[in-house]
Amino acid sequence: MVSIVLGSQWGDEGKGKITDMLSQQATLCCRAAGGHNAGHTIVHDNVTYDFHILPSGLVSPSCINLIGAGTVVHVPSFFKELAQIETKGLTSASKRIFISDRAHVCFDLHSVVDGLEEAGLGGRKVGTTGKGIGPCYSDKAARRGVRIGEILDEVTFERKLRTLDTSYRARFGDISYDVEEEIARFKEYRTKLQPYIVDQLEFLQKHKDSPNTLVEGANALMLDLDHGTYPFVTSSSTGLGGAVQALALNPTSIKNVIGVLKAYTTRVGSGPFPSEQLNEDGDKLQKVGREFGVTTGRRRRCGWLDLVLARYSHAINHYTALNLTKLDVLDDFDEIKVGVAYILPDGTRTTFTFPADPNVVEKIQVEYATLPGWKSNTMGVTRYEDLPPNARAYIEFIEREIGNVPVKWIGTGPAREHMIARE
Ligand code: 2SA
Ligand code: GDP
Ligand code: MG
Repeated sequence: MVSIVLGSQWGDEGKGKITDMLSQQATLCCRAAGGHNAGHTIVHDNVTYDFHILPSGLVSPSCINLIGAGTVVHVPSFFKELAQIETKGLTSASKRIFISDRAHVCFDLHSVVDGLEEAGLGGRKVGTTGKGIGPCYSDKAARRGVRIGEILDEVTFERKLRTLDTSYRARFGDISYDVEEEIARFKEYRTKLQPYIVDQLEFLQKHKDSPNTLVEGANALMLDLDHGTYPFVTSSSTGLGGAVQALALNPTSIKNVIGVLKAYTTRVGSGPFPSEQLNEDGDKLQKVGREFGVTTGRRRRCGWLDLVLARYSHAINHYTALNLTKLDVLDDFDEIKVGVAYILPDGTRTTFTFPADPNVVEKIQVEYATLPGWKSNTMGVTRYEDLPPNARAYIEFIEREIGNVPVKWIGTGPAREHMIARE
């Protein structure tokens, strides 16, 4: 049985937290897309873990973890993160983590190029994390990328990396990057990395009787290369399709597709954001929700929950259940607004479609429903009946408006136990 956890908005909905919670019952937890641009914060037993390239299933001691084909791996970050979580007490982590030989290597070179490409965009910057994700996936698509398995073949590896360096120098001129330094670093990683590298198919076959496999989505649907707010997206397939493709999942084995939906909306980086609140409400959401990037520390842009976006996301990812997160962040609002429809620049009203053109999305007027706040503390509530009536009304309104998908879990705080599970 496979369960897939996916971000339904622009990321940072709290995928790490529910992945951690569900991985207690999972035998296998896999990352399918993205790299160390992602940031998943997990709070368990008063310890805060920040995961980037590692799957969040590592917090559960009996869960085996895979960084699947479809991801891009910055090897120094992999080792650094592993060392950090081991120091925090996850001492068996290095024995429970494996990487597909088909994942791509994200080099320091890619990060340098990321910066140069962003600089070249002037006022149309994507606002990337600067981790080299776009250039790495570009090299993959152009068939010149280096895969994790190739690290083990010193001659091929060095030839390919030098060729990448040469081609980027042909494009950008003198770049501040030393290819020989990066090559030298990999001499050490080569032996260190070997035990972690697997043939994914063989690995998954070996675990085929694994009763519960969990896939941890990284980034989110609105950052998906095809379905997101292109070009203000990341460079991977962050939705259901990306997970199926990267891990060669049998679609009939997928039991749960869990959409993680923040009770309001955030976005980090540039690009259109129809329900953004550049006012006191947005500032309050940012402050109370402590909305800062886990990877870059950037302040996240904030706005009200957007149900047009949520319906669009559901139509693409086919969620079987939702995890509404950070409900507690709304505790102190007199009124809460929810986007229910868009008025497009040509006057058309839509409740469902999300326009492809970012210039059109920029001009959308959002129609809001206003719901009364509950003005009481929900932090740490674990039973649905214990929520204030207005909080329940808010959740039931969301359920009704999105239609045909239940809100099965509700996050009421950052810790693993701060969660309501509804029957
Ligand atoms: P990139 O670096 O090429 O993937 O950037 C392209 C866009 O994707 C956005 N992006 C993210 N959005 C939300 N959260 C992400 N992870 C970190 C976090 C972000 C951080 O968990 O907080 O620390 O800033 C993430 N990663 C990529 C990015 O902002 C660009 O809009
Ligand atoms: P992810 O990228 O989707 O895994 O999300 P992030 O970890 O980047 O951002 C979510 C942030 O909200 C983290 O700091 C979590 O610890 C925190 N968080 C998750 N769920 C809740 C919740 O229900 N309430 C509160 N207050 N914080 C939460
Ligand atoms: Mg995040």
